[in-house]
Amino acid sequence: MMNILRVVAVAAALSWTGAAARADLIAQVNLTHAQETVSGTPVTSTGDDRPLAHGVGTLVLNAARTQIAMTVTIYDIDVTGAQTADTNDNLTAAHIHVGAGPGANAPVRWGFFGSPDNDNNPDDLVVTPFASGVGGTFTSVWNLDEGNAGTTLTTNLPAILAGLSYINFHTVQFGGGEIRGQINFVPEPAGAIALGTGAAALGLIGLRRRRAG
Ligand SMILES: [Ca+2]
Ligand SMILES: [Ca+2]
Ligand SMILES: [Ca+2]
Repeated sequence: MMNILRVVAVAAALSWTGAAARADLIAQVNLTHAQETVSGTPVTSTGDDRPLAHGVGTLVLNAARTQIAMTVTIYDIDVTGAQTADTNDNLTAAHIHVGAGPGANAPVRWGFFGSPDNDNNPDDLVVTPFASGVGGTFTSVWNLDEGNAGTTLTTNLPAILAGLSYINFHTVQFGGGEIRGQINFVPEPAGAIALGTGAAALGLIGLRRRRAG
């Protein structure tokens, strides 16, 4: 039991050291049609209404600032071209754009589906279409030396950390983007810190008991 508590104490101490140094940053992204600057509502090629697409994602910028790992799930966009019969909802491209806040457009700085393809050093993209229903999950990594138009993750980071980047998915109907989510990195959730505090308290109790014994 004491050995376990000592391990906890050491782990807590290491955790605090890490908290004081540079840590991972996380961005929870909500992708909506409303955030796009395009006009018009989603319709089929014959003009019938179709569902309002959306998406949710998590991006993690590592402590060394050498990569952004991404997982995004989108709903009601046809990621295979065969999930619905109509073509308007077919996915054509997906990118991270850098250089603009909400309501404004910026150039592609990391394309990971369709063109341009900047997820290439290495290519990490895994697309998992829904087994039933319309949409799917995209996972990938923006690596240090990847970037569009001669840029890299490093050269894009200042604008990304300033909240001036967004991820979007383009379709046949919306060549300019059907859904978009602004990317705002923040420190890892408070829950992780609370857990660290708890572990530290447990560790102190352990040390106190050890001294008493
Ligand atoms: Ca379709
Ligand atoms: Ca990559
Ligand atoms: Ca690729």
